[in-house]
Amino acid sequence: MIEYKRSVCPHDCPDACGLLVGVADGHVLSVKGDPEHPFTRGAICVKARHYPERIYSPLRVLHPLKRVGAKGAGKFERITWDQALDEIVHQYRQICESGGEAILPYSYAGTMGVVQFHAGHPFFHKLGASKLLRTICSAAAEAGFAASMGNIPTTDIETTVDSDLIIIWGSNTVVTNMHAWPFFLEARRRGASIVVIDPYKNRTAREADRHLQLKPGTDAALALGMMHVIIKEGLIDKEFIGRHTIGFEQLAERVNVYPLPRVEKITGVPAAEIEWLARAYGKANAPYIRTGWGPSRQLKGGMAMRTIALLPGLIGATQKRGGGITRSTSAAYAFNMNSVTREDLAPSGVRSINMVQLGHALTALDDPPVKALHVYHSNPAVVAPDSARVLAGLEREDLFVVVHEHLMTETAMYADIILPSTTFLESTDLYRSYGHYYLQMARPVIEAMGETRSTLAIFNDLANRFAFTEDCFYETEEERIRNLLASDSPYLEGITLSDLQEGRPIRLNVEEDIFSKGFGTPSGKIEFYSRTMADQGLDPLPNGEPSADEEGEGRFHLQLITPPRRQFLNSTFSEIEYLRTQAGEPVIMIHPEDAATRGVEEKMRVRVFNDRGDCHLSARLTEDTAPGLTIIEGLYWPRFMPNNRGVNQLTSQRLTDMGQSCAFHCNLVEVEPSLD
Ligand SMILES: Nc1nc2c(c(=O)[nH]1)N[C@H]1C(S)=C(S)[C@@H](COP(=O)(O)OP(=O)(O)OC[C@H]3O[C@@H](n4cnc5c(=O)[nH]c(N)nc54)[C@H](O)[C@@H]3O)O[C@H]1N2
Ligand SMILES: Nc1nc2c(c(=O)[nH]1)N[C@H]1C(S)=C(S)[C@@H](COP(=O)(O)OP(=O)(O)OC[C@H]3O[C@@H](n4cnc5c(=O)[nH]c(N)nc54)[C@H](O)[C@@H]3O)O[C@H]1N2
Ligand code: SF4
Ligand SMILES: [Mo]
Repeated sequence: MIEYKRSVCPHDCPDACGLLVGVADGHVLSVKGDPEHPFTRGAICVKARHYPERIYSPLRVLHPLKRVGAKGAGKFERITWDQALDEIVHQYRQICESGGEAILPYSYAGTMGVVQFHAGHPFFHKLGASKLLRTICSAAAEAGFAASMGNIPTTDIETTVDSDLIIIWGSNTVVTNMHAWPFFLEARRRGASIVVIDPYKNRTAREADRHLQLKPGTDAALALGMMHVIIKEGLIDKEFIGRHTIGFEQLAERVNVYPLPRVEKITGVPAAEIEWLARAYGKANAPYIRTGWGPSRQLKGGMAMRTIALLPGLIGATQKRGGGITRSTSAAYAFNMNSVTREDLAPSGVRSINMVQLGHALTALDDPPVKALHVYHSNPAVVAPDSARVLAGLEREDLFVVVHEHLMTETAMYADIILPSTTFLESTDLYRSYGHYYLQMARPVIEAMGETRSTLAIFNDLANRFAFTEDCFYETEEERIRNLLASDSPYLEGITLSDLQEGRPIRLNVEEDIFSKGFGTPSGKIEFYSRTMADQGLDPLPNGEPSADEEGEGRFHLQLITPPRRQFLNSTFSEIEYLRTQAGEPVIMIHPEDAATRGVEEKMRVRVFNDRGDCHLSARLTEDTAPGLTIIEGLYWPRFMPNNRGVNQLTSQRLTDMGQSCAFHCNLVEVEPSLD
């Protein structure tokens, strides 16, 4: 008898799908979508459908392990939990004698569950460890958007069925936010057009009505060009501007610097197309913008996002049902976060290390040098930029590395101690989404496999060994969830632990007119002019100077974009053979003209390189990309790449203009036929 149990997909994906997990005899047989979830409505992606292959993978780690071979060689022996935890405590005590800052926790969104995600925070704060700035994904987008509209919840994608113009700006929606797409299709059925703004013809662009193929890093110029037309042709909403924005006069002056011929030159988009889009946007009844993360993964990514986020302010799009803009919905999940992060336990003035610059942190002898790295919910050997530096750090004989994992990942291979971890199917958590407004709790659907433990259980065990006395180190998952709900946010009003324990998705108290409370900026208005930015020494007005990688003294001529692939989620699922086969061998998309000048032919093995490193892939010659631009979709584990080197060999640790994030899509490379 198969029993179907409710759960939630924990992965770092905006959709946070409702799941039904088929279980028989304590064994997971299948994972399918929950038709009762109002946003995801029974559909799930190919990745999650293969989840049983992940939990029963031959690479699954089921017992604590201790390294016995060389660093990275992947030789381990089984030890007990007591031995593993005692060893960690022994090492950390020794390091702490000369200061806890030499310990660096490194975690990200392997699970989006709010409890497990933050489970290590109180422990490391209490230890006096360095703080980690978790900037690898959305920090630039968030900072840029916040400068214009504030850090507030944005348009509910479910309302976009009433839009008559949908602009997908730097997102491969059908791949990375697939449950938004049916709402956009419904809008199209009712008459809307779908426009994609992206440097290459991704799957979403292929499905759209129109594709504006801009040069990467030129979004701010494109948006300013649109503003120029909208203002010049009087398509603005004067009343809205007067009541809900500040700085219009300065903006109107600034857009004069961006006449269409100049914008065409910067962006590569023909002036006529920019004019068409500006008019369509200015005249639509309820124009809507879905921003992806693409524009923000550029050196000037914060400014790009800030500028895009000003467009609705010119025409009052946020007031129109079906219109508006969605960046993220996460601000509505306004929990009592200090109850799980316990920032108050951190010593004052403790240093912070940016996760984008892990390679630097592990190899530079900053004071104090990092002596221990504690990794959980992340796979930095694959996902962090500048892999050569990251791996050089992980190879250090004097670095003590702890990794909590499900699987023997590339990072786990470098561990001194591996702690076997439960998956979301074996633990309890509360799941928010950054693409919709449904909160959901999930409980274990099977017993913990082998000797696996949840992240919270592991940190509680460690805290006990250190004899930490604060209550937070003795809480269960459910107690933490109860504390999270003790928030005075109107969005969470009336939602109780017992409602959540039923396991169904619960809608937050968000109004249909999400912007009715005003904007989250200091002025409460959309800020064409930002005093905050001026105070930070940044241009207070939108600025269309392009992002460009100028490294390499002109030796590297191709820009590289490394966006997600349908079959993987960041580096997760790369281990599943079925998905790897479906994904095919790792390829670099290159324009036929660029291939011809380099002697590269279709399916040829090529070496892609710059001063940081190289990797080998198969060439795919295609006009879906533009001359001068190459694309590598997906973070395959290096062991599944020719030559054992991954794409992040090529990316740099440089930080974005705002939010200190990573410019993953702003790197120059060269391509040559491989000699191997
Ligand atoms: N299947 C799948 N789904 C995923 C993920 C995954 O790995 N696989 N990852 C998840 C995570 S962690 C995140 S953060 C989201 C990411 O979701 P996305 O919004 O897809 O983010 P990106 O990968 O940054 O970029 C998407 C698009 O931006 C384009 N782009 C790059 N540079 C620029 C630019 O300068 N301007 C413009 N306009 N576009 C540009 C790229 O070509 C790409 O088509 O997806 C989540 N969903
Ligand atoms: N070149 C390039 N690099 C990128 C990106 C890109 O577009 N291009 N995208 C970037 C982005 S947007 C992001 S968000 C980061 C993501 O980077 P990461 O957050 O590192 O994401 P994953 O690669 O999914 O790795 C998560 C790991 O956590 C483990 N895990 C999952 N759940 C649990 C759990 O409950 N317990 C434990 N112990 N472990 C768990 C998984 O097994 C997996 O190995 O990558 C970034 N790197
Ligand atoms: S990865 Fe995204 S689309 Fe796939 S099941 Fe999880 S939340 Fe849904
Ligand atoms: Mo991300």
